[in-house]
Amino acid sequence: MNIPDDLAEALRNARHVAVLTGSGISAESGIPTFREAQTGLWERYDPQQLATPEAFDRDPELVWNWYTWRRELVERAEPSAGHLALVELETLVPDFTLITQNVDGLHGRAGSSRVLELHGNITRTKCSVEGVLVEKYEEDVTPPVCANCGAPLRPDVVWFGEVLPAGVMKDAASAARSCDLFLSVGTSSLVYPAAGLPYEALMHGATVVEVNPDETPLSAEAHYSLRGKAGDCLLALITTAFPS
Ligand code: BV8
Repeated sequence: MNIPDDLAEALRNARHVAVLTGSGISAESGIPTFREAQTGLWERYDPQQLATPEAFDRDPELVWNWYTWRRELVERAEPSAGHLALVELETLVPDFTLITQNVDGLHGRAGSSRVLELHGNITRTKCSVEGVLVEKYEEDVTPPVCANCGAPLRPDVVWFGEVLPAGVMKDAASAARSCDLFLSVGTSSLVYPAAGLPYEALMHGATVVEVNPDETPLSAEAHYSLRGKAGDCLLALITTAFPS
């Protein structure tokens, strides 16, 4: 992977680096990306249709079982080279903000100290009515119910049509506006408001870099597009910018 000299210099001189990751960075951990065909039992379902309050209201058992399957995938997965490269990058730049659309918690497990989880975290469960997190629950019924009010429990993730956690999105937007280099890694750049963050960075004069084997709507606007896997590209970028 050839890293342009001026990109390496921009990273070396960056005061504040912001990174937005999508499911592509977890693909190398063996977790299917959000839009690629699902496997087995789930291949006939469209994630975009399942990750909605309407689907949960219509068939809470199906949606709960889908998240149980995904949670088990996540529990068996290990952070990828891309996750670990971002842990290293955080130590090499003065100010670093990691923003993720992923709900798999792998950045935290890799060792990233502060992760802005825009869409929640699949390993957390909450009451679907009270919104309170629930650590322990009986799985005698599917989905389990809240011991306090009897409502079905649900994963603590943001579904389509639901608003993002206000504080997290505010911090992410502020980082996009104040960073001088923005990396968009492993995302199809389709889902808003997350997908709007690199454009915020562009509007505020940051250098924007896309890391993705494929083109996305961001490609035409980004200053650089590294066409490859997150692990390979991030490692090449860091070792070129910060030769040990
Ligand atoms: C909102 C959590 C305000 C759940 C997710 C109509 C009604 C309501 C809302 C809307 C509407 N029309 C539009 C909207 C807004 C909507 C939206 O943006 N829709 C899109 C599809 C048009 N957004 C919302 O609803 C958001 N809320 O706007 O609230 C509101 C409220 C009411 C009414 C209006 C507005 C909430 C969005 C959050 C949804 N939840 N996840 C769960 O996971 O189950 S989003 C889900 O898709 C993922 O979490 C991820 O964040 C997101 C994007 O997926 P990606 O991560 O990009 O993954 P994808 O598979 O798409 O791409 C992977 C990429 O990786 C590919 O490009 C591939 O090439 C690349 N890749 C593959 N391998 C590698 C790699 N890259 C690097 N290395 C590799 N090895």
